[in-house]
Amino acid sequence: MSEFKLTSVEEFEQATNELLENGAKVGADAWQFRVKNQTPHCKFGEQGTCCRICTMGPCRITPKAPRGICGCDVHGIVGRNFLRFTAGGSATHSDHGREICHTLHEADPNGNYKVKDPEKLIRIAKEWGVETEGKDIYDLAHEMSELALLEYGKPFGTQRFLKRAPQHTQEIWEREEIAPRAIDREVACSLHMTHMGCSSLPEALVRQSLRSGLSDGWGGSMMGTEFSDVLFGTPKPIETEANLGVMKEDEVNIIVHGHDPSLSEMICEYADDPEMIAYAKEMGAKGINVAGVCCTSNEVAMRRGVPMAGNFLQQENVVLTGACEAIVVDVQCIFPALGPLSKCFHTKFVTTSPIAQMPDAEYIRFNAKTAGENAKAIVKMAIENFKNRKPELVHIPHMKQKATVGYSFESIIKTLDKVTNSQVDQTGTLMPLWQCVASGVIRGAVAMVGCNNPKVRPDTAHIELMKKLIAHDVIIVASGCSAQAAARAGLMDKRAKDLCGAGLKRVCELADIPPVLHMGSCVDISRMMVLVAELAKIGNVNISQLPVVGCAPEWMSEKAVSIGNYVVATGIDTYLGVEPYVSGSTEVTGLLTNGVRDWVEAAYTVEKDIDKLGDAMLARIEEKRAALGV
Ligand code: BF8
Ligand code: SF4
Repeated sequence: MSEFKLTSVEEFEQATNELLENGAKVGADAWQFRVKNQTPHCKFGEQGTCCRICTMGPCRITPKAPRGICGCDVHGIVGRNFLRFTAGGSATHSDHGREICHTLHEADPNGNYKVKDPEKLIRIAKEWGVETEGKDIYDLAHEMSELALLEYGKPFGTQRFLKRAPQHTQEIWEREEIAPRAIDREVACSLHMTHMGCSSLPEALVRQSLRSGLSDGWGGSMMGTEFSDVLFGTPKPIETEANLGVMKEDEVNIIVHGHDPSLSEMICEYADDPEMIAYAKEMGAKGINVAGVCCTSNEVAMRRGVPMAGNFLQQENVVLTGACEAIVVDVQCIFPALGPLSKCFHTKFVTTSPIAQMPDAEYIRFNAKTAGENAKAIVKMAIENFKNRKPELVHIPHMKQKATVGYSFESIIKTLDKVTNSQVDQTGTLMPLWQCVASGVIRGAVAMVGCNNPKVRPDTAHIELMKKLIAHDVIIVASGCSAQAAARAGLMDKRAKDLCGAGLKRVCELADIPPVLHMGSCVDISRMMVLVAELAKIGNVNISQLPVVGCAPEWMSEKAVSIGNYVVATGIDTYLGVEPYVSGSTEVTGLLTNGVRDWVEAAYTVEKDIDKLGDAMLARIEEKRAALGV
C-alpha cells in the first residue's frame, strides 16, 4: 500500500489554477472572476438592514434614517430578513423530502422504484402506529407515503418525528411554542409573519425561525432521509474515492449534481446497464464513469460507492476538465454559470426538474413514472457526446483519495456492535459510544456540515478544523460539502487515524473506522439528530449536556440557516465561520448568540478566525464534560 498523505489545500488550488488556465483557452468564466466583480458587497445587504417587502420602500436603515417608512426599526427589519432566509431553507429541504415521499408513492415491484429496505419501512410504520401485520410491503409503502405527505399540510398537531427526541427536548419545544406543526404551515406562517405590517418584534421572529428550522430538521429533511433509505437502501460502510482524479480520460464521464437521489439513482442504474456500456464502447470509450458533485454525490456515494468529484465550489471545475460529457442536475446549489460554461466545451448541461430550470441547458423533464426512459435518454446523450470531446482541452488533475463512507445511524450502531466488549449485552445500542465519551477516550463530537463560500479560502476551514479536532480526540460526523472536503483531503481514509489523538486513534482501530464519519447529504443532518437523541437517552442526560457541537465554517445557503436553527433548537451549540445577515441588529444578534439559550439551552457562536473557532469548540466540549463530571 502506498504511503498515506493528506492532499493539501495548496494542491487543490494548484489543480484549480491549471483548470482555470484550461478555461482561459476557450474564454470560460468562473466564480473566481465573478467574486472580484461583486466585492465589496452591499453593506445594507450584509447587515440585513435593507427592507424590500413592500413598495413604499426599499427602506435602508442608517443613523440618519433609523426607521423605514412604515416605522419599522432595524431589529424588526433584520429579524424579518432572518426569518425569511430560514423559511427559504426550510422550504427547500422539505420540498426535497416531499418529492421523495411522492417517489415512494410510485414504488412498484415492477416499476422504476422499488422498496429496497422493507425492514426500515416497517420500523417507521410501527413508530407511527400503522398496522403492518399481513400487509403487502408496497401497499404499506403507499399508505406511509400518504401519511408522510400529510405531515406537510395536516391541520392539527405537530410533526410525528418529534417523538424521537428525548422527553426533555420535547418539553422544551412545547414550552417555548416552537414544536413545529405542519411543515408547509411553518413556511407559510413565516412568510405571513414577515409581510408588511405583521411581526417586527425580534423575539417573535427568532422564535418562528427556530420553529421553521425544526419543521425542516425533524420534519421535511427527516422525511427525505428516512424514505430515501426505504427506497434506495440504508447506507452501509462502503469504499469510494474523492476529488477530480475520479474522472476518467478514456470513459464517458457523467456528473450527477444536485440533491434528489430519485434522479441520480436512475442514472447510475442505466450507466451500469450492459447495453449502455456496449454502446459507449461502440462510440470509442472504454466505459461509462458516473461521479458526483454536491449532495447528490453524497447520496450515491453512501449507497453505491459512486466517486465524489467535488463539492460546491468545484462544480465548474468538473466542466473545466474538458472531459465531462454531461453534467446532469436536479435541484439546489447548481450554478446557473454551468449553462454558459458548458457551451465553451462539448459538455451537455442537462436540467431535469421544473424546480430548477436554467438558460443554456438541455431540459429533459424527469418524473417518477418515466424515470427509466428519461435516465436512459440522458445516458445515451452523454455517450453520443463522447466523440465531440476536444482532446487538446482535456485536463484531469490526477488527484484523488480513498474514502470509506456510508455511516448512517443504523450502520454506526452495527459498527459499534463489533467492538462491544462489555459483559452486558449492548448489541444494537449506542452504549459503547457513550462509554467512550464518558470515559474520555473520545472527548466529544463535532457535526461538521455545510457548504463552501468564496468568503473563506475554499475547504481550508473544513479541513483545518477537522485536523485540529481529531488531534484532540474529538470524533467528527460530517455531511454535505464538508464531508466532501474531508474525503478529498483524505480524512475519510481509515489511515487518517494516525492524525488522531491516542484515544480516538484506538477507537478508530477497534471499530475499523476513519476519524471523520460521512453521514450523508444535508438532509441527512436529520441522521445526526437521531444520533444525539439516542446518545442522550442512553447516557441519561439532556442533549444540551452532551459534549457535542455543530459547525458550519464555510456555509452559504438558506438551507444552512434552517439547519443551524434546528440544531440550536435541539440543544446543540452551533459555530459559524461566515456571518449571517444580522449584524445590523444588536437585538437579533444578541438573541441568536445568547438569548435563545434561555429557551433551548444552546446558541450560536460566530467566529471568522478558523483557529479561534476550533479553540472555542474544544473549550465548549471541555466545559460540557466538566459540567457532566466526566
Ligand atoms: O445541501 S452543503 S453547498 S450541496 S447547501 Fe449546497 Fe451547502 Fe453543499 Fe447540499 Ni448543503
Ligand atoms: Fe419600508 Fe416598512 Fe415597506 Fe419594509 S415594510 S419596505 S420598512 S415601508
